[in-house]
Amino acid sequence: MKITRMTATSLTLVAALAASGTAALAQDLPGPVKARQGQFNILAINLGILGDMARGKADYDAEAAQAAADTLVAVSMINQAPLFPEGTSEMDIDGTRAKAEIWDGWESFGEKWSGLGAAAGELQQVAATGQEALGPAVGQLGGACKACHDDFRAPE
Ligand code: ASC
Repeated sequence: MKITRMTATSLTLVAALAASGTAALAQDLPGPVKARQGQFNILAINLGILGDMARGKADYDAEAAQAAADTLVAVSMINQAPLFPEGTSEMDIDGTRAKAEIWDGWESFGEKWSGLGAAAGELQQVAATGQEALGPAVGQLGGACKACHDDFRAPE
C-alpha cells in the first residue's frame, strides 16, 4: 500500500497524540463524572429550547415546550450522590470543573439542586400555557443554575 504524504503526516500526528497522554480525553473520565456531565448537557439543551422560545428566537410550540420542561424536571429528580464520588473534584482530576466545595458543603449543594427542581417544577406548570409565560419561568431556572455555579463550579 502506498502511503501518501498526507497519510504519513496524519499518522505522525496520531502517534504524537497517543504518546503525549496528558490531555484529559472524555473517555478517560470516571463513569460518574461522564454521567453528571451528560445530565448537565441534557439540562442545557432543554433550557436552550425554552430560552429560544422565550426570546422569540424560535417559534413557540406548546408541546415542545412542555416536553423540554418535563425533561428538566426528570433530570432534576436524579439523585446526585452517586454522580459525585469523593476524589472527583477539579483538584483531583482533569476534565471537571466541580469544586472541592461540593464535598465540603454537601448540604448546601443539595439545596442548590433542590432549587433547580423547584424552578423546573414551576416551569413545567406554565410551559404549555403560552409564550409569554416562558420568560419569567426560564429566568428563574437560569437563576437556579447560576446560584449553584457561583459556589460550586470553577471558572473555565
Ligand atoms: C445554560 C448553561 C448554563 C446555564 C447558566 C444559567 O444554558 O449551559 O450553565 O444556562 O448560564 O445562568
